[in-house]
Amino acid sequence: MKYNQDVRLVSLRPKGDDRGKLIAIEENTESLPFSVKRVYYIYDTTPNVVRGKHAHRNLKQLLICTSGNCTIMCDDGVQRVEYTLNWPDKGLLIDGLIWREMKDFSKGSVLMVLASDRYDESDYIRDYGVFKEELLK
Ligand code: T46
Repeated sequence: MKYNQDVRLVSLRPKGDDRGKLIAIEENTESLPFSVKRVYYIYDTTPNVVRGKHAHRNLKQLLICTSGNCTIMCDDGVQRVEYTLNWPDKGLLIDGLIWREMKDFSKGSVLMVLASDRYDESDYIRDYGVFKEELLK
């Protein structure tokens, strides 16, 4: 296939002491295997909304629910797997041509995303039929 396709849960190691916890994420490491060009976060989400519903051709992303919880459904064209992000030390790496939907956002949740590229609408596939066609290339 022309594109990468990989989804992986990663554990982020907190540095804890009696003051609380701190997580540091460095680029080009096992938990973040790319250089970060953009950070965005999703918050104040409308109840019961489903976001995403698209795939990316080349973008790599690390998703972390830094507060609250949400569910990420990932579809590689063969199977759909749901991942619950419910703690800041858990990340979901999504690389390439994966259809994704984000849902079940808890009240007050914040989904932070570290991305390998700047925003580029031409990298998006927002039509499921086109996504299936791209998988065959
Ligand atoms: C993804 C999931 C996890 C920008 O102007 N710059 C940006 O960096 C982003 C991400 C979005 N936008 C604009 C484009 C739309 O007008 O913000 C609006 C909402 O974006 P979108 O509908 O694509 O948001 P989601 O939550 O459906 O998807 C986002 C990311 O776009 C996507 O890359 O993988 O989160």
